Amino acid sequence: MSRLVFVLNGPNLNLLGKRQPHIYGHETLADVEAECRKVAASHGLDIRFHQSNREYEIIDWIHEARDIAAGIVINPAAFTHTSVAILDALNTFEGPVLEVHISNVHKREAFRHHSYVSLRADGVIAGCGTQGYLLGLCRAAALIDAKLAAPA
Ligand code: DHK
Repeated sequence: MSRLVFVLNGPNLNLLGKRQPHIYGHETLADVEAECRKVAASHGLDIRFHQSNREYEIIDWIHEARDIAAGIVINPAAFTHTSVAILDALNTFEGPVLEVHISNVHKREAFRHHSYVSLRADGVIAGCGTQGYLLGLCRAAALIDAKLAAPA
């Protein structure tokens, strides 16, 4: 079984570091990717790291993950609260799915309190800043390891 994890990022996260830093922090997405690569390597995971402002591209990456990846860490950003299509795509994926939000969405506007993706996610991390991605990767590694160790 592969030890590849897709780390997927939704709309506006390309502006991380510049966009509302009081909410999302000063780190850029490139900084997050570099940290993810270090943590993934320490768990023996490979990662593919992607960001898109287009819903269909995220869906296409989830479809690609079905064939080659053992897990998905996803920050769907605003699509969290709107996208049945991303939920449907995640429901076709068999490995662990970890949902990450940089901010604590539950402390924010009511429309951010509902997540379609949570109906599929095996775990949800919110409000831990960009460290949430690293926590998501650690959890993905543990779930992948448990699956590999389970008797067939
Ligand atoms: C990022 C966004 O862009 C928002 O639309 C979500 C999420 C929250 C985050 O905290 O990472 O509501």
